[in-house]
Amino acid sequence: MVVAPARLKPRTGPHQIVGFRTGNEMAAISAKQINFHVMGYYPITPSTEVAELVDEMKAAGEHNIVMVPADGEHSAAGICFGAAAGGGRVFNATSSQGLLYQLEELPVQSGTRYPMLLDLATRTVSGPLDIRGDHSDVYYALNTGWLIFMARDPQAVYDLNLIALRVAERADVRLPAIVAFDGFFTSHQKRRVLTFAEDDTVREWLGPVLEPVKALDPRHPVTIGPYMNDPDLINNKYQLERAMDAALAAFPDVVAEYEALSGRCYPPVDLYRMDDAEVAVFLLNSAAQTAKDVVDRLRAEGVRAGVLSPNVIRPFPAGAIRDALRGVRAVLIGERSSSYGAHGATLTHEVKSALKDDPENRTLCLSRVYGLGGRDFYPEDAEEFFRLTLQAAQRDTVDVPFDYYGVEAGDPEKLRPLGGTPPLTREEMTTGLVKVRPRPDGRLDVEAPPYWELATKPKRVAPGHGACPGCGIFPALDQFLRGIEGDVVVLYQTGCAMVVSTGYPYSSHRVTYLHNLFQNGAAALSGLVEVFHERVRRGELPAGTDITFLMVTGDGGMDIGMGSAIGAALRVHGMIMLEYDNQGYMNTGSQLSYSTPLGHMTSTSHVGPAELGKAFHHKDTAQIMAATNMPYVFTGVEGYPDDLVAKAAKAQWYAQNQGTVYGKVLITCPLNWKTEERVGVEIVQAAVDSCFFPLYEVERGITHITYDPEPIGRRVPVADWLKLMGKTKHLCQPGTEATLALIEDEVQRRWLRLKAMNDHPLL
Ligand SMILES: Cc1ncc(C[n+]2csc(CCOP(=O)(O)OP(=O)(O)O)c2C)c(N)n1
Ligand code: SF4
Ligand SMILES: [Mg+2]
Repeated sequence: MVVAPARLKPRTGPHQIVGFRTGNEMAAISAKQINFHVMGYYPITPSTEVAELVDEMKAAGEHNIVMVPADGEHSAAGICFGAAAGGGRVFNATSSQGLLYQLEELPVQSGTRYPMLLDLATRTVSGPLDIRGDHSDVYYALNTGWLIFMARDPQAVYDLNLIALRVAERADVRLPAIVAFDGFFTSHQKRRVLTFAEDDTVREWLGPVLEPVKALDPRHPVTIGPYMNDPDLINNKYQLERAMDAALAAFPDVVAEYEALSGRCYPPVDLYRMDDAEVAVFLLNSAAQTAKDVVDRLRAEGVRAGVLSPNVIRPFPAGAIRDALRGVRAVLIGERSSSYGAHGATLTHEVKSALKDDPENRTLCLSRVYGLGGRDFYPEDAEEFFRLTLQAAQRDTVDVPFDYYGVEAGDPEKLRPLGGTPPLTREEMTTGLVKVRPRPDGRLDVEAPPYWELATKPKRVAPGHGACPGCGIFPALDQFLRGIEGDVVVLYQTGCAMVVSTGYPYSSHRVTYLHNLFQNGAAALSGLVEVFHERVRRGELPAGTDITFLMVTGDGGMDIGMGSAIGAALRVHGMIMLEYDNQGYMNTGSQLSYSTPLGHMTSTSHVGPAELGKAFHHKDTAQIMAATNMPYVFTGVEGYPDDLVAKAAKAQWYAQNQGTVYGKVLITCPLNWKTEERVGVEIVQAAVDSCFFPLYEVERGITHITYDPEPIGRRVPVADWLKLMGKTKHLCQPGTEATLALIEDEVQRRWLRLKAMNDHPLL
């Protein structure tokens, strides 16, 4: 390629250092240099690393950003709004579902005119779930009133973060800004980059934070976000529209200032060899870089080709695009998103409408949706795009104005059942080995054979899933399912258990399996339960059909999905919710969850001079769920199979006869607990014997401890458990006594309370 996307060598100006970094790293470095007041965040691939790196730098004492791990993106965006309303400089990073889950908050932020910065590592929107990169998420933000900048490489992520904030905070703009870069292509690929050597250079460039109408001045009380009907609301939106205009007008000046400072220039539209271009492609972000290489090749063959790629899409630089296409005979607008049924994705229509405003313009437009789900875009693909434009230019007509590019005919082979393990029969699964009987005192008696006898029952999850060696999820799940008779339908919330057991076209599940969004499994399963009973009642399903409905969730799923789970319990749907607690968000790379205990090290609760692991105590999910007054709540671990089987049998009976059941099962995660695979059972045993994770049940409101280590002399200090894991070893070192004491006190406080509840049926 002849011309670099942005000049990397500053001629003058402050000292810059050369690095080799990813887009996520550049996002984190810019955040650290800006020294935001607050970062409210929630992890989601591929943007998670941004918060992880900012937290790592925090632990090392490199900045003062207050890191607030939210319970979901909706809350993360709420945290950001509140912090911005307090006059803070605020940062967030997300992707895909994370953006959609907070979408509702975005117009609130822009409608109240509080600037902030949101970095978006773009990713395909579910469903089906796909973690790779396209632009379907950022397209949802187009109508939210946020400024949207497009960063095509890691350098642009850094630069546009600084530019975006300057534009966003201008007194005549005051709008929040998204900087969007391609998930994985940019978020994870390293490039040669420059960053300012001194943080002060960045802070001086931004200047002091804009003093907005803020919520922290009691002498000047203000009402933020009043109820507003017509005729005022339209005025509010009109002002927002004017702010967009102001941002577009200010952009060239801000960019010119930044060029003087850094040597790198970001005009509203990046034009590559467009001066005399006859054919062109319009592409966003990394794909545009690929197309530039192809332009050089075509130019060598005498084809006057060019690429245009906007650095900003909100406000949409219609004028610059119109000017750039003035002499172009055909342009192909390629988009990594669709607007189903609209005969072209959104920017296709915006480009077309920009051209329509020029009566002289004769450019032919082709629109192609490409690269969905992270499908790669190679030089050959750019070549094909140019071939289509050349064909249109030669014929002076467009044969197929809109189409998908890169769609393949399905493989008929895949339509045939793949074989593997056959479906389970009801007879196989109805063994009569486990019996449940109600007792006169209202509790249940369970009669079960020794655990080894239950081994004759086929497994409901087939071998061959992709869990890490030593992972406790499936052994624990298998033990639990052995206590359940008959047919089971499972719903998995997003998490390791889901990710490692399905991958189109394969599945490890021998029973019917359903996946819904990370946070909404309980709601979906309650719908399924209700339609099941109604269809049986209407005679649409055979009388006597019986199914046990089981939701499997991680501990993280019970942070973001807590509302949905509590809702299902309060509505008393007959189903079991089973949480496997591995004390963190493990499939996204071990970030803290609210079930992560105090002081534990995760990738968002680092250990360093300025931070000692997670800053607050673990969530007592079982007690929260018990407070819904559901008929049965229990805890369990893999190391006590008889206990877990008995609890499973009770869970099934209560789900079928009385309502919702909740179970929390502690399982080992050797990968992220940093332990050897073979010591998993020893660790959960120590968690139980230290009374960190007591085994108990709350049956129709009455608490019973089902295993008490104290009378049998097995109680061990909490440190005996913590020293077994790499993630907590630091808590057993000199200098961390205070944190260890806090953990011990909290464990003891909760244990004594549980014992009191065990001893007093009215508690
Ligand atoms: C709205 C939304 N936010 C974030 C994510 C990303 N995400 C998927 S699974 C997961 C963590 C799951 O943690 P947990 O439930 O504890 O299961 P584990 O991975 O530990 O098995 C996260 C953060 C998502 N899919 N959707
Ligand atoms: S990361 Fe942990 S929980 Fe996930 S599959 Fe691996 S061991 Fe199991
Ligand atoms: Mg987890």
